[in-house]
Amino acid sequence: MKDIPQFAVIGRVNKGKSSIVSALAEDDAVVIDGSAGTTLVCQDFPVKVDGRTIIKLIDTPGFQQAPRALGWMKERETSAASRRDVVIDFYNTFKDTEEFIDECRLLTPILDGAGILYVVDGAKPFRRNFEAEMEILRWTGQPRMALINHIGNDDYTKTWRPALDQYFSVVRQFNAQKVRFSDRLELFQAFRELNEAWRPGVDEAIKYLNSEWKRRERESAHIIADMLADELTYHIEIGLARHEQIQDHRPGLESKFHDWLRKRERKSRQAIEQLYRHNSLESEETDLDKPVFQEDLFAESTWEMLGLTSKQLLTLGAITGAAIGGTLDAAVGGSSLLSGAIGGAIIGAGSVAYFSTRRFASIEHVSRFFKGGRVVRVGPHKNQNFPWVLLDRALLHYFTICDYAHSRREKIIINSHDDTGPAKGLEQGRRRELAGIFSRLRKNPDNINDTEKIRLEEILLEIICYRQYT
Ligand SMILES: Nc1nc2c(ncn2[C@@H]2O[C@H](COP(=O)(O)OP(=O)(O)OP(=O)(O)O)[C@@H](O)[C@H]2O)c(=O)[nH]1
Ligand SMILES: [Mg+2]
Repeated sequence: MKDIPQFAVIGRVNKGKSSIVSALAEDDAVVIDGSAGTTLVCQDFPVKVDGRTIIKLIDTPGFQQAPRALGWMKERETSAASRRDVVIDFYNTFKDTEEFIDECRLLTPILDGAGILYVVDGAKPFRRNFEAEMEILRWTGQPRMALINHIGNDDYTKTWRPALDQYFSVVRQFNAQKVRFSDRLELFQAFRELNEAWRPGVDEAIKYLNSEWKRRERESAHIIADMLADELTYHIEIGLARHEQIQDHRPGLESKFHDWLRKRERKSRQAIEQLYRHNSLESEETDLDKPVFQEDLFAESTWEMLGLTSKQLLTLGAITGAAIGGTLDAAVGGSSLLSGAIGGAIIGAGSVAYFSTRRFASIEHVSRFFKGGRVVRVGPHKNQNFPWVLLDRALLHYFTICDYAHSRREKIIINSHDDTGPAKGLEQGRRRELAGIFSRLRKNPDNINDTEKIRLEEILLEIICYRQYT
């Protein structure tokens, strides 16, 4: 353990120390709170990759009485060379007493060899009374870096900089609530500058982090591709006696179909959240719309927001040869499709295709007969926009989660009412290739083709890694 670089996160109470630990260690179990004095004892939080600790972070209680502590030390200091010993004296004198409890606790990991990450709140101006704690940290002689965090919108960085520069060899801006992978990596790179002896350990940690990130991206593409393939091919078979109509079972079937789609989507969401180590995330997202069968074709929905535009769908329909017009159901009929309030605004043959693409559910299909009845298949979901909406929802969720700082505790809202899903911005060739895969998967729901799924995974990986959309 001694070879693992260790950093104690130090600062005044309530300045975001625990938030920084939580974000860097990707640990959403770290206790963070708006009231001062939340962290009372030191606690280790390992940064782990594949079960192996690569860096150790130590959350500490905040300084409470730094000026008085420094006063005690100054009375005993004889020269710069004696300062670390004076801090050790201070620690030994008070560690088992009721005095300077927080100061002794936070000094424990530092005197044990940890590097110092000193956190200040850049949204409040620098004041002289911070000098005492910075001086104590300097006296310890440990390598140290300052992080300017902002708890609020004001920016007093200019007042902090000249002071911090005198006490810390590296000074960085750091937003504890907007920490992305690249920010973590940059910070770990800065750790290298603090102490020559830590370089090999930090370099190794950075190497592991990079490969872990790549692994997560690949795994995410796999999870999303699996989900898309399952959702696009899902179907139910139901046995109907000769006197029964599929309509008799409609409410039950609709719920079953919808529940399955929702659960499958939720399962992939959870897998992604776990992969990115969000274990207690509360999220809010508009539910996947209930598929409506047949005449409920014009049901209000979020579908027009996400996914592709009707024009893009039409283009793809022509390109992929998807029988859009052919999906018109006899029960509804072309004329009823074009009637109604919105019907009048639509012109030409394209309009039939447009409306038929809005249908959610597929139509019954007799798969076999048995004595006294028939087996009817419901699904797969035929709506042309369905795969694109699923894709958009999955990508919006993915991009939110992979960049979501573990220090944030509020419920996350994924906005699927927005019309800015990534699918519309995909390059046309890419869209066409995806449309082909979606269409082939749906045509063969009983036997998901592995080659299609692998290609889907590759495309998703490129979208995820390079955010290839406008
Ligand atoms: N807006 C914003 N709030 C933050 C940021 N960092 C911390 N906070 C909030 O500030 C409060 C204190 O954060 P903590 O991380 O618990 O601070 P601490 O320094 O560990 O506090 P103690 O353990 O009490 O000393 C919490 O309400 C955090 O949500 C930030 O970068 N931006
Ligand atoms: Mg804390």
